[in-house]
Amino acid sequence: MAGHRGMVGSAIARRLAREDCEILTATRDDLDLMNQAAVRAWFADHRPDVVVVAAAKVGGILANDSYPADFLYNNLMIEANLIEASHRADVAKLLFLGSSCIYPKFVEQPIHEESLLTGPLEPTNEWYAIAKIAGIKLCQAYRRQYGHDFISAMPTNLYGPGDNFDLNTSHVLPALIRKAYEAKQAHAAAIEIWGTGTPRREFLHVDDLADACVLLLKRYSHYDHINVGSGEDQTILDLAHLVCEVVGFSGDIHCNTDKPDGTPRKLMAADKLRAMGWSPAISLPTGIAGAYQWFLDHKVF
Ligand code: GFB
Repeated sequence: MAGHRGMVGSAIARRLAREDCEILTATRDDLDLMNQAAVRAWFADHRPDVVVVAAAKVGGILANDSYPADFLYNNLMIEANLIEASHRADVAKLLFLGSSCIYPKFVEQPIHEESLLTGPLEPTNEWYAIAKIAGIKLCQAYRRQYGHDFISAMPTNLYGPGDNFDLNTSHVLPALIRKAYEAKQAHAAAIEIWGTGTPRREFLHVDDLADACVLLLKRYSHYDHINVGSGEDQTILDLAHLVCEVVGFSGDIHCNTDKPDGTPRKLMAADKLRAMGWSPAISLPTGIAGAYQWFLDHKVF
């Protein structure tokens, strides 16, 4: 399990704890995933049967736009080292996790897997997207050349326990939770959201993603990547209203149009995964309430 300290990796580790398996992990201090020799040596020592690539440099729209070199280079290094080391160690199954931002900015909705590489990417996150597309291609190349069972799943926007609540680097949902909470504490008149509030986003609770990952590890064995989405999206302004309701902030919501909107919409078609029997169990209001409780319990601000 690579990335077990992150929101996604820790959710998958929690879910895998219910399966008959031993979970191998390494902390960042023990193993630098950007160091090829160290990654190869770790794989030679530990000989994992299955690898989940949930390690990545991630962040929201502003972080992606501000640190293009880090988002491209770090993610390329991490995934290339893990996938190549898995090949050398003859790993039986590898699951690589990407993101819905791999698809073109203006693409037919809902987005099917076949839309990959059919048009230009959203500029704010093209660096991350290119790295994630390279990860899909690495899995496909190692499958084609060496016959390895390396698969890729592309989740929609995720949220849940263990999220990043730093306003400069976070995704929108944790940012809104924090903004609404702080405004409520300060008896402020309004919160500010970035952009026009009109972009639409689809959200999936990370525990639902973890269920999908375990299903895919057991039953999916294909060259093509597969989408993981809830099937529902809403505008950022509607999301902000929902978060304010959960948190109990009843002030105004102001849109700061100096900040970017990013891609207008990225609703995934997850028909392939649903045909395998998966569907999300956690509704958005329930999931936001849980994420807010996690935020309060962990005082991560
Ligand atoms: O979640 P987010 O940062 O990422 O932003 P993306 C989603 C939308 O929410 C954008 C708006 O239209 C933002 O402008 N937004 C409103 C805010 N208020 C805020 C705020 O306070 N903080 C943030 N962060 N956004 C990322 C990509 O895109 O999504 C990554 O950059 C990755 O590559 C990830 O794919 C899942 O959905 O726009």
